[in-house]
Amino acid sequence: MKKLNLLIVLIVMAALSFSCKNDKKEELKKVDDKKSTEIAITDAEMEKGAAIFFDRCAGCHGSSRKGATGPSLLPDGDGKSAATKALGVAGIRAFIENGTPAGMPEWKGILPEEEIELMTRFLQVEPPVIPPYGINEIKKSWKLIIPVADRPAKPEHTRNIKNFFGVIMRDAGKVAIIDGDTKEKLAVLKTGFAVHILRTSASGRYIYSVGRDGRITMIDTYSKVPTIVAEVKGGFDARSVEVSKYKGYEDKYLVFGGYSPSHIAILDAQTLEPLSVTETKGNACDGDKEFIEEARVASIVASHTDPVWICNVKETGMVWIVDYTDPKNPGMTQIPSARFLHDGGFDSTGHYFLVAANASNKIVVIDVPNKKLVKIIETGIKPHPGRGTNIKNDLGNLWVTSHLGENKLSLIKTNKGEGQWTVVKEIKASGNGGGALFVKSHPKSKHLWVDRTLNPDAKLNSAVDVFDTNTLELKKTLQAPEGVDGRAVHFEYNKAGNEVWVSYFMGEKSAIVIYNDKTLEVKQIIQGDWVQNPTGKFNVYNTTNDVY
Ligand code: DHE
Repeated sequence: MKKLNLLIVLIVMAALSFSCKNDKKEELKKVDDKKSTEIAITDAEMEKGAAIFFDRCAGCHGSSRKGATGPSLLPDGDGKSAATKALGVAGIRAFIENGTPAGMPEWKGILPEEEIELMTRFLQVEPPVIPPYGINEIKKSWKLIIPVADRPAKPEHTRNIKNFFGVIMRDAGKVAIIDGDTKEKLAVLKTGFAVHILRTSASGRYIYSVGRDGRITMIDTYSKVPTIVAEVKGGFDARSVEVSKYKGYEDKYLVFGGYSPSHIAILDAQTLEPLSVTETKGNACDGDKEFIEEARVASIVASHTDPVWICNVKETGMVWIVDYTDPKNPGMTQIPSARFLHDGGFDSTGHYFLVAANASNKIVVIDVPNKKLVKIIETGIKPHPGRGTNIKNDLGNLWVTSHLGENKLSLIKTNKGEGQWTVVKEIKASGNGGGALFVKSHPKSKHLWVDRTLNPDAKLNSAVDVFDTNTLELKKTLQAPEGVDGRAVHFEYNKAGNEVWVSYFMGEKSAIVIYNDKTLEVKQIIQGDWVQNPTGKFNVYNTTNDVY
């Protein structure tokens, strides 16, 4: 599987011309480290190193290796982080193999030895130059596969589209569409490399995916079998996409958030024709207002109360409220908040948006209609909520985040009254350590689910914890069922709010396990050769209406 991944990455990288053209002039690139040891790297190794870096490292160290949540990795340093040439082969190897207490994972045992060895050299030479990619390049990549006029005017089937699930098969570069009523697989569609998230159009008709290769794929659920109707590449690297949801703008526009290049692209949501691109580089929100070139767009949500998207620019810590009423000249309001904005979601009213500034250990609260910062709340080490989840009990209406860096769930009161916008309760999952990525509940449920995907203990990362939302006591730890292995990740409820779907990936026996939310018994296990490392799952109704 790892080899397959690498192959896919290499193909993608070749297509991106991600390699440094200047380097190609020489067959061998020679670099001297401080100890004057000569290091040689071939063009082929540069390409392979770039592919490994893009797949494994760019998420934290930035596509241009200039640093992001992780430090920069430049041969001569950048004044803040060590020069990789000074670290030398042994120093770089020590970091790769052992990780760091700051959160870098240990790659020994995950990356094969020859890849570790290659990275110790690759990281000592100048990074490959990232070619420009703006609206013209996006336009060139645009493929309208089925024009609007040739699509069905109404569904060609009688299935309940609102209970369809889009499920990401990350390593296969595919998205499966599953009928949530019958649990039948309706289609497994080739999308992009390592699809990250899915979003549904405001009508629920279309499902859009975005991959780490920046490709957006548009799937029509009205056709007899769900079908890809358009594709476009919004950038080289991305994590998010969202649609216009405000009344009168349903299914009209789509926004793409670029990690590389760092930009916001607006597209026609019916065809994926690009309409405008706005770069997000700019001054950081705090301190000396450092100018940041690689200011990546992390989470994006669409307001239901206004014609705006909330786009979170990670490195600058600026929350951009993007008014899409004139999509070729979008209105942009930037709200300074806290650095390293990552993932977040709405409170139960949809009026406030809460986002993790993960490496700052904070949650930022934004009043969306009034385009204002409400509060910055210290929670714990590396909050990671996904979109978070909303529960209600005697303490009030609570929005919940898990943490990557410690074993803690923070419950923030969102309704008016004493304690609003403070952590009114903290609870612990089972065992020790962090590693939680996602939490989930449902307005009709009395359960709060949490995973521990990145905890190093296999017993914890393969299990999920379920809490009672009233007592906040841990009710049950659910181990991977017989015949299923790997790490448990991400939850999604069905439309009725009585089933929870959990993915198992990174093991030998991938699966989607469906639990009865009331009894916490396994209801069904979806497996098969098409179920390959499933990650995110998105129910059409819940995603369209932000039910979480
Ligand atoms: Fe994610 C959401 C970025 C690693 C699975 N991930 C997000 C979002 C961002 C993000 C910005 C919010 C999107 C939104 O709501 O608009 N994720 C990143 C990274 O930069 C990071 C740390 C490293 C990387 O290189 O990608 C990363 N993410 C992972 C994983 O390792 C996961 C578990 C599997 C994978 O795809 O590689 C993973 N991320 C997810 C999922 C969501 C997500 C399933 C959607 C959660 C939701 O319910 O909305």
